[in-house]
Amino acid sequence: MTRVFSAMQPTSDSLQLGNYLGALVEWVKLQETHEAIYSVVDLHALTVAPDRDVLTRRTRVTAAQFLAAGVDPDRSLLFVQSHVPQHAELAWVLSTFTGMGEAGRMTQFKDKSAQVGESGTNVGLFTYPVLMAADILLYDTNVVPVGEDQRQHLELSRDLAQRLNTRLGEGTVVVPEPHIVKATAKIFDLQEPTKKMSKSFSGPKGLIEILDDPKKVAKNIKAAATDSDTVIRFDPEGKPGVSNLLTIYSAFSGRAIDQIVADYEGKMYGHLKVDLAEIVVDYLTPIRDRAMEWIESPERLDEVLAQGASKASAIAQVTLDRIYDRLGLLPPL
Ligand code: AQP
Repeated sequence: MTRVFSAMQPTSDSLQLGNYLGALVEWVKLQETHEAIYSVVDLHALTVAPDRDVLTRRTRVTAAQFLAAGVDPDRSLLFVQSHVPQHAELAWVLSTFTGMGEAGRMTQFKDKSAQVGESGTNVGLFTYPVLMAADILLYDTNVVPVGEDQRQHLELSRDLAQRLNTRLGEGTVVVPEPHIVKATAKIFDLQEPTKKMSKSFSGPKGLIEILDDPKKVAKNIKAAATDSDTVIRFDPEGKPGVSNLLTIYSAFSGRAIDQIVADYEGKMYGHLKVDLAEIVVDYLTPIRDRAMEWIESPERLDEVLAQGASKASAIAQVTLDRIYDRLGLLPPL
């Protein structure tokens, strides 16, 4: 059976709608047909220097949202990255295969380091995509469901996999394929609809958060930036705000964008926003309720994560042993 791996960082008290539509929805679907492994990548989150208690809380809250969205621990492995030390070990090896120039070309590093400024930028932010490649390659991953913003990092993972196979021999690692669903690959900030919606970088009014109060979700949708025109039409270049709302509407209602546009012919933006707010709130409410149940039972949650880590670690060690052997690292007695 082909294997799927994907992960998210615990960088916020709630996932945002882009995380859900761009990736998590696919995680849930793919576990039906693939061997699925999903992770809360807390080591990655260290790159933004979170407070101790905040990181611990967000790690559980992120896992709770995966489960609430439908990741089934009886089908999929779910674990916390720092519980499987092989991730950091393989990242070191991969860093010795990565050119400075190719790491420096990563646009997410450029964007994030520009946002935090030179004094806030750290080496971990720079080597982030190398750790991400380790996350993926450790599990002989065939398919990686992610949003558009991760495409370049995925390309680096593929390049590194091919490089390992060339230098250490075919079959050292599996070369992963991205799984990016075009329609929902990039959900935009509600206030700045030419920028992607982001846990850390969107302002409170630009976000739809999975765990947010329904009133705030509705308020943000109703206050979404549109344009001075009045026609409801899908035109991402010319009408990014309205097009983003139509994308979200289509994803949650299951109806084609053309049908939605036809239904709203002659109507105002306000009508579309009021209806969309209701659709999104109705959809998210049960997910939010289930996430709260997991958050209120941390022992149960930690047990799921412990079982996932133990199984993930066993798989990861086989890959790491193979790579260490082919590198010629002297095995311990
Ligand atoms: N706006 C988006 N539209 C579609 N997909 C998105 N993803 C993120 N934003 C959008 C996808 O969600 C997953 C989250 O991965 P991550 O937690 O490692 O961080 P990220 O990609 O950098 O996402 P954020 O929300 O912007 O987090 P922060 O603020 O921590 O950097 C990935 O599959 C991503 O593609």
